Amino acid sequence: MTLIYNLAADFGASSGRLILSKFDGDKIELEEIHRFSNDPVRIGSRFYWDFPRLFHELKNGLKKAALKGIDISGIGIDTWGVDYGLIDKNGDLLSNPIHYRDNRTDNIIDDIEKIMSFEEIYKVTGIQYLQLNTLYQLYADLKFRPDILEKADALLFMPDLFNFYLTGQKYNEYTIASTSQMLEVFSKTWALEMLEKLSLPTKILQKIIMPGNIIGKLTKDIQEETGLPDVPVMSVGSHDTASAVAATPLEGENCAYISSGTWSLLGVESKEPIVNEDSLKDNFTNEGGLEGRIRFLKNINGLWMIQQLKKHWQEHGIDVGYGEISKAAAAVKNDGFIIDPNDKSFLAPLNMATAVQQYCINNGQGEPREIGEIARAVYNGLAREYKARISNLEEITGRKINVINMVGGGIQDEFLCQHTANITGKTVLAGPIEATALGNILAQLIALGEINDLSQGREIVKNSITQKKYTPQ
Ligand code: ADP
Ligand code: LRH
Repeated sequence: MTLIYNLAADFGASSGRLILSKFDGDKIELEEIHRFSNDPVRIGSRFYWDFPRLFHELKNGLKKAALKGIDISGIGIDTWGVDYGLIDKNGDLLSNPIHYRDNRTDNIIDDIEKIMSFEEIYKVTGIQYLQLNTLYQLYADLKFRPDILEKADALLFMPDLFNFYLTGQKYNEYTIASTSQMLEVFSKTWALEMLEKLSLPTKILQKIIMPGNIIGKLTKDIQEETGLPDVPVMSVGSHDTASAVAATPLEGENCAYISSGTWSLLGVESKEPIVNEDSLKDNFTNEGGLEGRIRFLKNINGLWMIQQLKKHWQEHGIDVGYGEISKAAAAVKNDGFIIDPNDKSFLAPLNMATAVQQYCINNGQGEPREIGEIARAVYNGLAREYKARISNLEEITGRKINVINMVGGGIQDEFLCQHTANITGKTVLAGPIEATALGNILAQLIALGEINDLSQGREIVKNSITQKKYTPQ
């Protein structure tokens, strides 16, 4: 068979990367051709995406791909969920997109509750409460910068925004739109009635495009600048977690997944949305996946805490890497420190080490002082949270979970994988690391007719990687 080459651009919080894939009909090989840091910037009191810089890096990656001189069949873009850019009728970006860790949504739920209860919103959207959801961000725009919203002609989620400036085509891709809390969960269409009730503009919403279609071809300008020909940009699971779950080799209903990176996304795949009193009580979400599958999951604040600890220590002259932090945490004598990862104080603290120490002191545990102790408090908190949420999942779905498939960059942390197995008492199957890029590529290969469907895609993932098994000890 002829070899098929595709490009996946994945904008994660720990880094952005462009990955070139080679498909030979049986397996997919990945080659990372460009990696760059993704640094949001605080200006005044606002916390922004550095969109121009990231678009620059995207083009740098495309230039590197062009230099390879191979025939590229498609490009797919994914980013984290919920964030968006607003553009005017000329296609100009009205402001640098604001990052979801910005504090403008801090009390927005109270404003919204006066008009519609969370329960009502949940029944329509099936989406968990997180103050960072697009719905709350957009409401904050209405409250704090209505002038920008008035000028807006289109709301484009971050992958849509990259796609627009690559192709000139405006769409809202379904999986990323599903994170907004603005879609009706069952019909997969905009929740217009709810949005109108909240006085949010609906004319800025675009046509929804499902993963697995062609968005458009690279514009002439982009072709000239990058040296690539008129390659199609494809709609993929443009929410990074949708792509990660797509490439998770789940073996049936008794498997749960943890997509482990900046966040831990823990859940199961479901054919239908699950929206009932229990899912509401436990704040589980119904996000969209490939082939109309539902990602029934929960967001758990994840390795963001370890990223921020590493940054803090490095800024203070202690040059520790992820591997060393993980080993130090595994080796501590006092392993009793534990935090609640979902505590508000860990969402965007100025100093993560102090936030962890303060939490432990406030909760009568004393003060973790060494690197290993502080990190261990985080790992213990994560593993305890995984155990509790798996048990919620079992109750809500009636499934018995035997295996946890862990995927994403976080599985390079062997202590985290083993600790997860030990504390949950479940077998952990770790792999793939680059699940998001693989899922992005799978959607493209399905669209190109090279792979029949997601089940075949997951078989191909299994052929392409080695999974590591962690048994509870
Ligand atoms: P995202 O897509 O959210 O940017 P990734 O899936 O790339 O995140 O995962 C990044 C995380 O993986 C880091 O925050 C770090 O905790 C973990 N990690 C990466 N490399 C290693 C390593 N060598 N050892 C242990 N952990 C690692
Ligand atoms: C993970 C992720 C997660 C979202 C969060 C904002 O990268 O996309 O699924 O909820 O970022």
